[in-house]
Amino acid sequence: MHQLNRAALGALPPESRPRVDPADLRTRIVHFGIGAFHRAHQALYTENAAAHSGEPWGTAAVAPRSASTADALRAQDCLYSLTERRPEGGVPRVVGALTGAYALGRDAAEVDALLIDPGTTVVTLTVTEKGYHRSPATGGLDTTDASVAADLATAREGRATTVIGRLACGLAARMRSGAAPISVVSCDNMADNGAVLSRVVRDFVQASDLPDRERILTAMAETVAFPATVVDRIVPATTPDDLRATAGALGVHDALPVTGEPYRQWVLEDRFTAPRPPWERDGALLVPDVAPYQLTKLRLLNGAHSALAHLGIAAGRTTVADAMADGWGERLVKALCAEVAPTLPDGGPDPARYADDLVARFRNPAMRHSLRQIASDSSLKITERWLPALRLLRERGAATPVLELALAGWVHLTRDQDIPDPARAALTTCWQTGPDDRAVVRALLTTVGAPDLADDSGLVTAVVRHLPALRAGRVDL
Ligand code: CS2
Repeated sequence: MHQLNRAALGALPPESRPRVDPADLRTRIVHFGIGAFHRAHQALYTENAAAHSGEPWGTAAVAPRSASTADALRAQDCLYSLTERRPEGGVPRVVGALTGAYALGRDAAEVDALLIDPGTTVVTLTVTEKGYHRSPATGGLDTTDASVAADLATAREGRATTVIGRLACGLAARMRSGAAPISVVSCDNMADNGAVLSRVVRDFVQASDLPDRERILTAMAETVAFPATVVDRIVPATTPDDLRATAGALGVHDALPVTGEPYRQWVLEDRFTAPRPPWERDGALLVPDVAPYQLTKLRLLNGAHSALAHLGIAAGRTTVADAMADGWGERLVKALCAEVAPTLPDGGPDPARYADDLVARFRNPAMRHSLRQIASDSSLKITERWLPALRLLRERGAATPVLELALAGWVHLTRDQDIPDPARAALTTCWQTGPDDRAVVRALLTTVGAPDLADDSGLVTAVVRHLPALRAGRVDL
């Protein structure tokens, strides 16, 4: 079977061809994080925006760690296919949005050149929570992190290996060479993600050995915008079955297909300092304040996902749809949304309707979204999804039974060494605190930057009370 590439496009069924001719596009966006989510979300909005407007917006995607995805993309002229998983089936369509694929370390010179190029006016990122290297105590850049410290010490030589280091050094070089305005857009699931990104980039410049750092920070304040955004689309990791099904439907081999639910949404804070694709032509919302949308999505969708993941794994389930098929799954989603809704600011979607939509999205039988994928990196996810709402509710004296159960699910799963987590070693150490579950729960909460919740003895008691049932594989809701 031939491989997907530009030469193969003409033979594809018309509904599977890109909406743009990739040869017409120019690189105007640099994206860090080449994973399935970007390919199923922002890349699609950009391709559609280019198709609607005739403007040649192309994206150069940068893989933060391994070069293999970048190389696999290059081998197929940066083309890949997306299949929308509808209960009645889905047809893969090739997306032509990408104009280049690079590996951060190996292709540093090319990435820097793109960041300096005045023709590049947008940078986007999907690097997950851990890509920001935040200190749990301050929320700013964790300068004690080994990879960050190494980048800081070599910033002058331009050898950064972290995304934040590379971005900060690239922006610094851009400021020195005329400071053409640019917007840098975090597309990761964090509250106030624009401010978070701005802070860690500025912290990097400030703590670096760059001799002109004060001048760079001043120029950045004038010309670099960090709009906040909310991205939404459920995109399970690609499986060998997806590869086979895509090849069967396209008649060519695509090494990097992605699948996603039909639903997608993108809400962006309307404060760009430089030209951007007209994403609103493809349904994106440009609003003055994304916070109501962001907190609704984080606390309801992502919060429910994490709760389903931890409790579902305890109950022996594999996917979100499996957990939803259990009696407690739907009850959990609705009860969590109802518990957390009073913490949401006005101006966002209606929480009850949002919860109903979530139930339908999570039940989609065409999706196989692994609970273990969602449970990965939870020490960083729950601090965005559960803990701020939990704090607010407990401060108000409100009952928090669903968040307590979810937290017990997390505590239970922190023993599982096979779930990836940047805090894995610290979490494991918490279990050596002793046979006393209360002490373990307190240590775990402290590790994720919540010593205040560790001191809440009512909360700790409630969490501990759920552990025996979870150990027996039962979710009591
Ligand atoms: C999920 C998200 O893996 C996870 O943690 O909760 O990736 C979720 O599917 C997306 O944010 C949906 O927009």
